[in-house]
Amino acid sequence: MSLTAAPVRLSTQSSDFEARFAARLHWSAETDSAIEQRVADILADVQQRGDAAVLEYTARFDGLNADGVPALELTQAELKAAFDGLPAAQRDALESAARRVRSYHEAQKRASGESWSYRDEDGTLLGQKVTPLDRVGIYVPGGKAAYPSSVLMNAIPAHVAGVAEIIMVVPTPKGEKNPLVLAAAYVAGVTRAFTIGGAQAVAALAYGTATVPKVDKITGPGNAYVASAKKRVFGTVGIDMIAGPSEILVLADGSTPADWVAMDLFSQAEHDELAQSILLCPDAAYIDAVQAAIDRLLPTMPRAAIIAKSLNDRGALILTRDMEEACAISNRIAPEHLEVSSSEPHRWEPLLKHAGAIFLGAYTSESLGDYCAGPNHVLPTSGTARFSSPLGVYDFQKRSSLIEVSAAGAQTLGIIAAELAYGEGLQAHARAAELRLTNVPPMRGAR
Ligand code: HSO
Ligand code: ZN
Repeated sequence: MSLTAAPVRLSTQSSDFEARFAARLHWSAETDSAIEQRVADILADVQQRGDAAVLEYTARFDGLNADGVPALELTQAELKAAFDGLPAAQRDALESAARRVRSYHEAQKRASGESWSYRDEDGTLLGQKVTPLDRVGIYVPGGKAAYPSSVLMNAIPAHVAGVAEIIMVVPTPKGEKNPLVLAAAYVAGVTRAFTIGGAQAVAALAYGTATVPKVDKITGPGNAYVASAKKRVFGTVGIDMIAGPSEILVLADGSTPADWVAMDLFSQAEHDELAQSILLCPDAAYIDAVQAAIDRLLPTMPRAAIIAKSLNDRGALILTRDMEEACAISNRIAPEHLEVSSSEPHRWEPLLKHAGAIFLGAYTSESLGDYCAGPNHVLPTSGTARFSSPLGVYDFQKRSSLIEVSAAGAQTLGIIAAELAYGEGLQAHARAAELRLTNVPPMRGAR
């Protein structure tokens, strides 16, 4: 059976554009109540019974009988052995990628992750102290979606932030370990790693068990069970975000070879049947050329079935009036990945506001960003780039305000604070401020 992939063709000039565009974007993030209930039960069970519950679920869901459950913890020696056992080219690629991701996040920390303070006119010191989280948990999916690159993208910013303990969990269905994932953990400086997954692993990290230490924050992608568990433990621990299926939006002026753009659309479609790939372009002939490239290249792709389903169900090739209109539509979509495949990307970049990551120019394939350009590949999806940011060093830090009021400052601030405190009916607040005034006013608290 020959597969075809025909993303829907839309034109902003046609009268039904808005309706058809909305239908294509429509994304139901509804939660499945059966999953919700099972996850709630697993969380409660792990909270109560700790390791015993984690072992039972691991045996049941990862296809291991209770006796066959391997030691839960992977040793550092095992991680290193996995790295040493890789072909040299893979070792080099992992290390080069890690080096670039580290440099990028170090720059991010210098730019926005350091403590700061100033003194006001009264000599009062005001500032913010930035400290790393003590211990974080990184969820790494097993099986099909086991991405060593995601281990780097989660662990390296944590490391750069100064997190002392990075705890990785990764399910090993049927006991099968992914050597590249273990090697990435070694390269990224993971402190401890456990072969557990699913809601039970999220619970172990959130509540702690005799074996698995309790963490302060859990990051990393996962299936519906993991996403539901992360949402439920939020508040007990921090979480990063709930990532949906991958998305790519290519804004093209027609100057990039059509094959390059077609392959970039494939690159996110191949992740998942629910992934979304969209082309926005003011040149109808170029859109035809991209469709022709899709037709020619699809049969050469090992994951053609996934790509075809994703493009047919969720993909779109949209003809716009001009590049300005294409930019405006891109802002409405707020895609995870936005490629500006144009000969003048810097002309359009100022018009683009909402996107997880913006890739400028024909050479900047989104896939380079997934692995090794340097920026993080954990990005907001499903339009959440309107209000959230890529995973970064800042996700592994927190801030404390710093205040040191000078004697002079106590006079200026004391009068303001006391006034407002009396207004709120809070006498102790007012008098704590007034006690520090040198010219103590008549006891207003007594009036
Ligand atoms: N594009 C994915 C990340 C990834 N790609 C991992 C390849 N490996 C995030 O949307
Ligand atoms: Zn990808």
